[in-house]
Amino acid sequence: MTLKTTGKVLAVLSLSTLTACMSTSSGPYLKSSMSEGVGPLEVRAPYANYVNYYGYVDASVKPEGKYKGKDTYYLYAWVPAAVDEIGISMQSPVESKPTEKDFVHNNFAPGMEKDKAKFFDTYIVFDRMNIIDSSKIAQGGKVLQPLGYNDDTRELPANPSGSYYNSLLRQTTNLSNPTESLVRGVYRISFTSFRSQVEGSFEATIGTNIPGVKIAASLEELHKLVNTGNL
Ligand SMILES: [Ca+2]
Repeated sequence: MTLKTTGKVLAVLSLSTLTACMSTSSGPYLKSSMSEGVGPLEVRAPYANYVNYYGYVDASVKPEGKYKGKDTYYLYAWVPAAVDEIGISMQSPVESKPTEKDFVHNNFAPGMEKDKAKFFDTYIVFDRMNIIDSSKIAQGGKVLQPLGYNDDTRELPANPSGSYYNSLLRQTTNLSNPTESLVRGVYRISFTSFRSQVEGSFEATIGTNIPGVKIAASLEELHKLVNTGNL
């Protein structure tokens, strides 16, 4: 009887330890291509660092380009050192409130999160630009290589209509191919939608294993963030 009870207590203890471990390893939806844990507990490992950008697109935000004929908007990221991998996700509408360390567009206001009426089906494209000198960000540049794109992922929550239309991609460096190596420099995230108009709140997240990545909606803003520390 005593032994049985002890057994039960142990089972409950190990279950709660397991639950604790699993909740610790959740965190951001965007995970790296590396895995942690063993066997059935194996899960994708998080990145060491995350940066978030909160924005809201309405008629006052003009598209900056076209991607396959669709109006497209840009975000720019400064990556201050070579990285092994970059993960990018975008979801709409925004789920949570921005914190102090997040980058927030002027159009984004508290209360826009979880808006069931205004959101869009995200599609992201990730390009490397030819800007590697941080002092020359404001001078502009051009896209050097397209690195990847994604339309839909099941790794992010479904949108309010229940569809898994949010986007996530992971790009790993290839040191033997200079065009695919993730060097220090400026990268561009283009976003558009192929199933709807781009209207509503969005949250873009970049995960890397280095600190100091910054995101802005223009190269001028990125220049200020990187070179003066504020906008
Ligand atoms: Ca999508």
